[in-house]
Amino acid sequence: MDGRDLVRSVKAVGSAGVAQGLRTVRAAWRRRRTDADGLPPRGAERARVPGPVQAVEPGPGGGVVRFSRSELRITVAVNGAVFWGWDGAAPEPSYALAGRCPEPDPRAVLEPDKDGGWRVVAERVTVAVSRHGAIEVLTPGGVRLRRDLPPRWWEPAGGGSARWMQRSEVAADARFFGLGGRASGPRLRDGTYRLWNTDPGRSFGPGDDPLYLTMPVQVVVADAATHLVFHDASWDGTVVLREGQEGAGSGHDRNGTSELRMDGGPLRCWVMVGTPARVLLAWASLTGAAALPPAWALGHHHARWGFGSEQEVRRIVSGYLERDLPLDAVHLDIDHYDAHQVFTVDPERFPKLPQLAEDLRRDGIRLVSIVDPAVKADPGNAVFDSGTAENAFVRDAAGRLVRGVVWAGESVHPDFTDARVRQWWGRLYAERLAQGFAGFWHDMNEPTSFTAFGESTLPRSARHFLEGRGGDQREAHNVYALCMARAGYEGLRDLAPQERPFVFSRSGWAGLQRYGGAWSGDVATGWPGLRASLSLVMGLGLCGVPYSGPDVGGFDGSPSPELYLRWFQLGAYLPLFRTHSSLRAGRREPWQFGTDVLEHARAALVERRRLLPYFVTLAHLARRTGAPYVRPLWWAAPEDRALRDCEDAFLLGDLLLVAPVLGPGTDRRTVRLPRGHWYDTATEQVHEGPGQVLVDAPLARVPVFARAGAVLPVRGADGGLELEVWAPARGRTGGGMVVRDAGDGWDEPEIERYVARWEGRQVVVEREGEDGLSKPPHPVRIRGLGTS
Ligand code: NBV
Repeated sequence: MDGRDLVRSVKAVGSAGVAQGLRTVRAAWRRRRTDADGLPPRGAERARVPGPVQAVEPGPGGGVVRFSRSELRITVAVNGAVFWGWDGAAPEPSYALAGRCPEPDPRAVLEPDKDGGWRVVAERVTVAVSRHGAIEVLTPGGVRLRRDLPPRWWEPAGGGSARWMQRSEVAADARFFGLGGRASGPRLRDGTYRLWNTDPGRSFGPGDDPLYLTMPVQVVVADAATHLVFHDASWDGTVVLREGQEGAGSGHDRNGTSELRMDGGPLRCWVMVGTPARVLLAWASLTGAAALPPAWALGHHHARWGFGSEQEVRRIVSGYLERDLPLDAVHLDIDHYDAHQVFTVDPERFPKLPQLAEDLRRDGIRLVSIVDPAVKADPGNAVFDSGTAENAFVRDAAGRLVRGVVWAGESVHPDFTDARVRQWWGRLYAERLAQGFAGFWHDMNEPTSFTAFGESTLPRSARHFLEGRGGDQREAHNVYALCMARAGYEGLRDLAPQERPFVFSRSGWAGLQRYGGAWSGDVATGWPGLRASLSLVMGLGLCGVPYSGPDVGGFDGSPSPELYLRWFQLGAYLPLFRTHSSLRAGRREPWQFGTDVLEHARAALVERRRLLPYFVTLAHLARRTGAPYVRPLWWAAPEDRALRDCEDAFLLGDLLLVAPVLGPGTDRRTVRLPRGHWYDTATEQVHEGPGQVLVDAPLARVPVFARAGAVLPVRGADGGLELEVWAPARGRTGGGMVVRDAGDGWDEPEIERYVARWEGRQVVVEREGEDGLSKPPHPVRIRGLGTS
């Protein structure tokens, strides 16, 4: 937080602002002092490289290669993922892995390679280790995907965790994606990206980095194959990326490079190779299946910081109902807490919250609560008292509570890296459930603690339990929100075992999807913010977090009617579709922007509701396969280089392609189509990809294309399931899958598979079953017949 942000935050807390301002100044000094006392000075360092190879020891799935100054363990796991760790680093313990490390693949063997090196040959990948410790990842055909130079460590002479650096080369044609939620992607161009979850302290745009949710996951797409590399270390780090360049006939190719520097932690990584779908499947099998949102969470959400009272919430909800606008959830922000303290309710402004929740539920609308981790350090505050009794809060090296400053004033933070503390915290959600809340929105969990200058988070020396290993904020910081999500998710599973928990979080790390989704945080209102919000959703999806979305309309200020509408239209096709804004920002109800916007926003809402069965299907597919709902255009054609550079459109599942409008004054736009036949869903005109088309994008809608042959599950006018079928190209067949939720609990869903084919001049749709093909049990509507 800089001076300007401080002034803003001071204003935000109103009359108590001056006192809060002083607190943040004190907090900044305290933070410095704590670190000066609690962290050993770095002092002199010794540099180290692995040195020459000396011996090898084959083992299951690979083995250990010993160098004169380090040793390298390589294992290929049964899911095809490759692990390697230097200095004896093993896959466990890890915050990213879901449960135990997968078994080694017994068929992968370590064998001598040329020039005194060694290699592990597995079914889908070969890993070659040079005699000085460079590691190459090759396709089964022998094409090099990645070359990691021998790493370099800097060890403090007085002991302690070593800093390290890993430089890697990728193909000249490769493109980088991922690294968590980045505002300037999804394609990560040349630049420095920091790995340190950060609340920027103000609304962000494409130039801001890092943001709330970073992770050391890179997805690299090249002609030869796609690969995902994950460095399993949670310390502060930076990645410097430089895309390669092809020599274009005469000159030489220049490789792409990635240079990762970390302030500590193990040097170990996982690599997965294959098609994008295969890579994400392997990543999900390693880090865990995505939590399945309840169906209502795939509808429309309306939030606002500063509803201020129950009456105002009812007024907004009536606004939706009277205008017959679909609404599925309302989110209450910190202004409904009593004096900003989490797990309390302001008794004056929200006197009958359970009643409100019940009334809304009757109209099919759920209440979602914000949950901040900070607890006001005030004896008499029940959450503080019970946390104190549990010894739940983060302490410094001298054993004193680490006091930060958040909304409620001087506050302490639970140490979520301790299972005991997670359990205590999880039980606190009972109060929220009793108030009638059905979902949970985790905020301020980078963790953010205001300071007047320097970083707005806890001191680096703050101690953490780290599951018994012990350590400090330098290691715990990036996994703090992940552990908070786990606490909330597991607590809710215990408290309401019959329902699937709905949790989404601002911050997180690799594996967050096991507990819930994410949202983009305080995206700045403006066209660049709109673009950034799509970048975040795509980047997170490629890192294994499939459910996320932005604040529609942007967090601050007042969007123009056009910007609001375009954001709304984009949001309608993203997994989390939520309007939200700041206390000081203009309103975001669809009827605030004139009658035209209202009608077009209505169309977007109605279309979202119509597509609900498809979203439910995509949620189940994300859980089962790791494939995100929102996918880059290159998903099924990574070899198409033009698609790799295309960032203004996306695939929604396999069947739809959405081309949002991301700039002002547009009523037509170009869209790059992957190979295949695509129908413009508004005109039913068919276009053939690969290639670029120019289509209408009037204010009333954004261009959406359906793949020829698509069997799309939609909600019919009577609320029942219908199949919308887009005629296959002549001579071709099509199909689709429908996964039907059995309520919002844990019952296994029903999976239906359909095929579509031409029979003479007709398109026939049939259901595939164990006993062969049968007539679909749902109404079928064929589209695109006139133009195919
Ligand atoms: O709780 C208030 C806001 C919330 O509305 C927003 O969505 C979060 O990203 N919160 C941040 C804290 C303060 C932001 C200035």
